[in-house]
Amino acid sequence: MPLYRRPNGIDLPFASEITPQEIFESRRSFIRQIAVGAVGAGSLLELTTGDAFAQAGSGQKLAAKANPAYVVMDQATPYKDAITYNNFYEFGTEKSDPAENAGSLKTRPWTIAIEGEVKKPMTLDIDSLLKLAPLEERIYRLRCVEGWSMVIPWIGYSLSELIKKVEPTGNAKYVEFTTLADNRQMPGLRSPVLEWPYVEGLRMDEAMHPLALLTVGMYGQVLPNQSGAPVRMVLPWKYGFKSAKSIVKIRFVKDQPRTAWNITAAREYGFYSNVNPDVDHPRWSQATERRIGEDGFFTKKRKTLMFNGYNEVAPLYRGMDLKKYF
Ligand SMILES: Nc1nc2c(c(=O)[nH]1)N[C@H]1C(S)=C(S)[C@@H](COP(=O)(O)O)O[C@H]1N2
Ligand SMILES: [Mo]
Repeated sequence: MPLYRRPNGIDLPFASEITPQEIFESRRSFIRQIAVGAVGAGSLLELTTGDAFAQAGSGQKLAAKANPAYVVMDQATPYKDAITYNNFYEFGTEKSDPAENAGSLKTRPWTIAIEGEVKKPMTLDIDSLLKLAPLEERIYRLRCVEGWSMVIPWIGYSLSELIKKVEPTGNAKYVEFTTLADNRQMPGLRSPVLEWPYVEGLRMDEAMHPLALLTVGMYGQVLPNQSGAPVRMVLPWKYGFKSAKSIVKIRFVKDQPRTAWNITAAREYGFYSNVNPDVDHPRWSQATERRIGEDGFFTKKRKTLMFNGYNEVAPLYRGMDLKKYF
């Protein structure tokens, strides 16, 4: 029972249209499905579903006005899929780990430091951040480098709104995002799978592009912990790992930042990481993708689109060899 069904992309709902009842219904059907699929799993089963919905359930409603400029034709991913199939390595490397383990993340109080090459550095608490610009609902595709994708109604505003407030200096050529790394809250940090904290970055013009969404909610609620609460980036034309979750610092810098996945495997994960069906990952093709929520044995894979279909970003990369700057 998907919460959002918009085959034509024209009927634009407001976030407030999602009622607690629908969330409740979705929870019930999810538990039913799990129960059918995992008879006998007993207490483990209870833990899993309980935790996943503890995050989601604690999420208060968040009002936002749908922005008709940012809508895709594709049907949105069912909410239950979006919050139980996640990459958030700070909580473990299995897709189900974030939903199971992110309950320990404390998202209030939370501050985000904006610093570096700016005239007005500032430290904002999450409430000030929420009020910095009008919240919009935007429905974006998000394509993971692993070959799956989702369509999610996010809530936030363009990162450019925040950037304008801090007034970057002429030396600000890149933006670096640092995310929380706290051993007490994040069991995944025990694993050396990545260098912690998880750091990501953008070139300044990419960061200023209106598509770059500073994100605080999804499906009409504040972000569930496993989805990157209380604040994350969403960069729909780039592979998902560029969209850093649970950000604590945004730093404006002169030189290209070192980024988590690039440090780990530079040959596989470039700094740009724009979605590009013509540039394969060294170990797999990037030509097609599996849409989470619609996968079944007979479901055909979807063709991956250049820039994930967001052609308006093409001018940012004019003249660049995208095979070299992958
Ligand atoms: N801090 C942090 N941010 C992260 C990750 C992570 O492991 N840690 N994983 C990334 C990857 S690989 C993807 S595909 C997206 C997944 O976002 P989602 O769970 O909302 O779909 O988050 C990205 N942001
Ligand atoms: Mo990803």
